[in-house]
Amino acid sequence: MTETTLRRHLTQSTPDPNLIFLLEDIASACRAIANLVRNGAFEGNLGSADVMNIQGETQKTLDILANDEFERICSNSPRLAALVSEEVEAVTWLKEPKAGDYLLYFDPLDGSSNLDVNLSVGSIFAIMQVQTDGDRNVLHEGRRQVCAGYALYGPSTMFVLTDGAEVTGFTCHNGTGDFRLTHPNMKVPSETSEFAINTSRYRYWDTPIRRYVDECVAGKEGVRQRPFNMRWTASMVAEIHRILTRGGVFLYPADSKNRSAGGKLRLMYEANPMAMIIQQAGGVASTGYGPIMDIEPKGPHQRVPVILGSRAEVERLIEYHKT
Ligand code: AHM
Ligand code: MG
Repeated sequence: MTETTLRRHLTQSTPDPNLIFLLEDIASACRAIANLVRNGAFEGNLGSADVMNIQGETQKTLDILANDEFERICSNSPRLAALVSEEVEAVTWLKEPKAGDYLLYFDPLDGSSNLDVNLSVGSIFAIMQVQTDGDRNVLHEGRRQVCAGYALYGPSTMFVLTDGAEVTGFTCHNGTGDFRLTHPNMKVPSETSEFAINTSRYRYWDTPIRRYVDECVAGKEGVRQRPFNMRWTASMVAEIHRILTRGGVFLYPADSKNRSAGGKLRLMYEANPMAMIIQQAGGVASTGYGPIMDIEPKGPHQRVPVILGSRAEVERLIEYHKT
């Protein structure tokens, strides 16, 4: 059987060679980050770098190294105009923007609190395009994403990508280092009995979120009349990958503790790309009050409430937000 590598897939599915170069560069950065993560303990890279990022969070050494890999490898892409990274406050301009150039938004290492305990982490990215020569605005709504994806550094390293048509999953072969097509046309099952939320924040939640979780927890004896399961990995990438594989709903809502910041997760390089992936796979992505990808960003590091996953559950949550 002929293996379909990421390169072969991109050659067949992506008309613009410059977008292929960029996606291959992103995949190379993710492969390099997978090695950094795997060898972190040998190289003294686990633990904190004792530096605050612009989110006011203490950066891990690997957060910084992962950001360096994205910058080092992707900066060579001929039509990449700018980088927007979770770890860098300002937009990094690589060239004078021309119509058709690409803008890359990324979280180089998502879920980095999992590093010290050897659990899954990932990288997330989104790509948009400059529409007119000289336009230095990078604050576009998620509908304008041309591609989005993530790498999952778990028991195996995976690269999952959507170009606005299908969602396709590749697994890194441990011998050759190739990303090989293993998960064609990924779909989120529409019905599910699994939810993911950090329940330690229960006391801060708004009524619609409490109602939804209370009803799930009530199981067979409650209004849902069936048992629900709960998972929380503290890595959005791992969470979304599970939902793409067996369904479920992921929630990081705004609550009374984080509302002044807008929520927890960042719009441009966490919520928007995951929203695009989930919607292309048949799921729904909402703040509870409207589609995530309709939000007009006010800043590159803006935070938003996030509810995404199986259609029936997210639609139920949207209904609960109307009352
Ligand atoms: P990070 O990008 O700083 O790692 O933060 C994002 C992560 C998500 O992966 C995850 O869903 C969430 O933060 C976990 O938050 P909590 O610490 O409340 O469990
Ligand atoms: Mg993150």
